[in-house]
Amino acid sequence: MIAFLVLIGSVAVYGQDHGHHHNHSCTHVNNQHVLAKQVVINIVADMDKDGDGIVELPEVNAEFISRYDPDKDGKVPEDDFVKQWHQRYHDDGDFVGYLFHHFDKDDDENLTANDLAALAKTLDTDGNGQVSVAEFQSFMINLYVNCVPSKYSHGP
Ligand SMILES: [Ca+2]
Ligand SMILES: [Ca+2]
Ligand SMILES: [Ca+2]
Ligand SMILES: [Ca+2]
Repeated sequence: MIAFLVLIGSVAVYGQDHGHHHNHSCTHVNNQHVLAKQVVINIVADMDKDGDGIVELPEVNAEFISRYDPDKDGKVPEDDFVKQWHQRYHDDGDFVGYLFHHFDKDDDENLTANDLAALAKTLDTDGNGQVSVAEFQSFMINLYVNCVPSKYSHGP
């Protein structure tokens, strides 16, 4: 009986994730209790595919298209992003929505190659034209741990 009620509860929560209204919370919640630092390590491993310590734009573009853009139109809307990111890293949907708005640099509600190129510039803090794993990691840790407010987070 208790298991049945828990199941009903999780279906209700799952349903909310797929509505048109998304909540955003910068507090990291992971549904499998993976710690923020470990999630960031997993993300870095996915992005720096060849493991050379540099997160190259073509690597990130390839990862985005293969994992987040099933219809291959070059656009990743929030729903697709939240669903795939959650499946991959088990972060809670509200938190992934917060990430999405940090990544959507031009605010058109889709992640595209333009956003990734703009992000690469932001992340290259030493300005050497490359995003190192260290630069990438410190950006992600900032989002995951320091709860940088999203431009979309309103209210308390
Ligand atoms: Ca690389
Ligand atoms: Ca798409
Ligand atoms: Ca965009
Ligand atoms: Ca750099």
